Amino acid sequence: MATKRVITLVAGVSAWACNGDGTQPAGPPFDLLKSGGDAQNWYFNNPLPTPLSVTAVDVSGQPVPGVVVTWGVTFGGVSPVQSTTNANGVATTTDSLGSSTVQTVSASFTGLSNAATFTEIGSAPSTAVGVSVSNNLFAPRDTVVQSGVTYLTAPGALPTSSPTQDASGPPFSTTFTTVGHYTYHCTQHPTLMTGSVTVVH
Ligand SMILES: [Cu+2]
Repeated sequence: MATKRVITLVAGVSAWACNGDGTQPAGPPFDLLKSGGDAQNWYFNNPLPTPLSVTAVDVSGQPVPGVVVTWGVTFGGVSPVQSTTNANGVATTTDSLGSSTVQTVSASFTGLSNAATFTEIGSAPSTAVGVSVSNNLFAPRDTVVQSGVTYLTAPGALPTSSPTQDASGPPFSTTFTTVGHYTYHCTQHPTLMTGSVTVVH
């Protein structure tokens, strides 16, 4: 009989805790859950490709809008330093890595006891990248290179920044000076034989 009473009590608590269907307003913020951008590998002194985001939830797990989240870093920087959770309870920031290998970013709000912590890994970008052609594919297909560094491709590549190469020509080299993402393709296989260069600081 005692066992049966305990089960009834647990079921009651569970029904109360599942009050996350949006029909009831959320209670005060209770916790921050990481919802994007953790554990990225990127390059020193560059913004991470994926923004960091957290979801503020109340004690029943329902998202809480309007919570001011403060972001803290040990290396590099975040922009903005504070952001407010939206209608879905989500706040974001962009983290730029410093020059340390392991970097952490914390997210918290006033009254939160345990901040959410993101861990990101930084490394130095390649200072030279070469691409070869094998079986009608560029290898490697996608590359990352530091700006101001020479980038060399095999014959047939057609970088969008300098469309002067054909398949019979000599290897093509260029120096990217502007940070960004560049794609190129083979003039004979323009849809299947493609490559990209991501240029970082
Ligand atoms: Cu080709």
